[in-house]
Amino acid sequence: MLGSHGRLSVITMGEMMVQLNPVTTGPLKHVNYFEKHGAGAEANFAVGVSRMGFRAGFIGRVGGDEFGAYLLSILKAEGVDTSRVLVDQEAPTGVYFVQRGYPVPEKSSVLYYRKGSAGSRLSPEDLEIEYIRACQLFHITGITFALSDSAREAGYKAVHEARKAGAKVSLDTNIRLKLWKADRAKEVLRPVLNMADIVFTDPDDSEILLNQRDPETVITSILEMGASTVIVKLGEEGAAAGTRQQRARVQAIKVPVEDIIGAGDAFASCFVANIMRGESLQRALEAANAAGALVVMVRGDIENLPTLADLERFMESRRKGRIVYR
Ligand code: KDG
Repeated sequence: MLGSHGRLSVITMGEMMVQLNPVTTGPLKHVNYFEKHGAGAEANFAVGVSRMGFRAGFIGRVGGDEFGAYLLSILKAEGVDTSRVLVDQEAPTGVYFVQRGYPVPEKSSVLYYRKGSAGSRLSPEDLEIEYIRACQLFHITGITFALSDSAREAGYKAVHEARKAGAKVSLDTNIRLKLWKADRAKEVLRPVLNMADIVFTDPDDSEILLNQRDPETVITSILEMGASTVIVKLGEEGAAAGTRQQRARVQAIKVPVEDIIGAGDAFASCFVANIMRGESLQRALEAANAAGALVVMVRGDIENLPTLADLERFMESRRKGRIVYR
């Protein structure tokens, strides 16, 4: 079991952004009111593990603007170490809009305004090697590798250094086809896949990376590449996980869906936190699944990330049959 005290247990690196989420569903051209939230896959993950009781740090850049100050204030309030978040005076904080429930009910899509953003200017020079070397687990997603040449190089460097220092590397493949083409994602992410200990993916990403969709085949292939734990998120079908010794499976939890964005980060952060607490593969998968369900019930990626106590209450209510939808 990895410890949860002392120095930072978990470090993540990526682009934190402002999410503008409509109060109403429907096409963005007809939406009038938006809510502001802090989001971004790796930042969500840092907040997720922090709520679960682990010391987390986030590496990235925000703009020297009001939105940058807003994002920093969120991380600080959540107890995430921001000492390696650079405030870039030359570029704005990235922003994205969410379109909810249209044209497909309960689904969301995103519209990015992040080209040339502060976060995308992340570079290998931003990394303080000693900082990365001191963590027990380094988490990154495919998004960071898609942001820019310098962000990609920073990603490779961080993963190398974390591994060299004996930290576990956790990768969520998170291929965003609005940021790059499938072939390029495959070329850039395959080497990272070879270096990761814990890999989160889904059938769409695994098809791009491995030409495989079947969860059991994907788990076996990624384990053969050197990972110790592989998790395949299956959306409405739940999730599957595997190590060399065991397999685990969960069904999706039916809850009222407000916005599905951020569920994957809730899932990944909760899974990792539970593995770090020494929980079994099956228990970690069930907890992750529950955290994902909690996050889809509200707008925003961070707000419903559970503490251990709240997660337990949610799971207990389910066991007692108090949460039943459809
Ligand atoms: O996982 C949720 C993220 O996708 C969202 O917050 C925005 O980081 C983001 C991205 O680049 O899509």
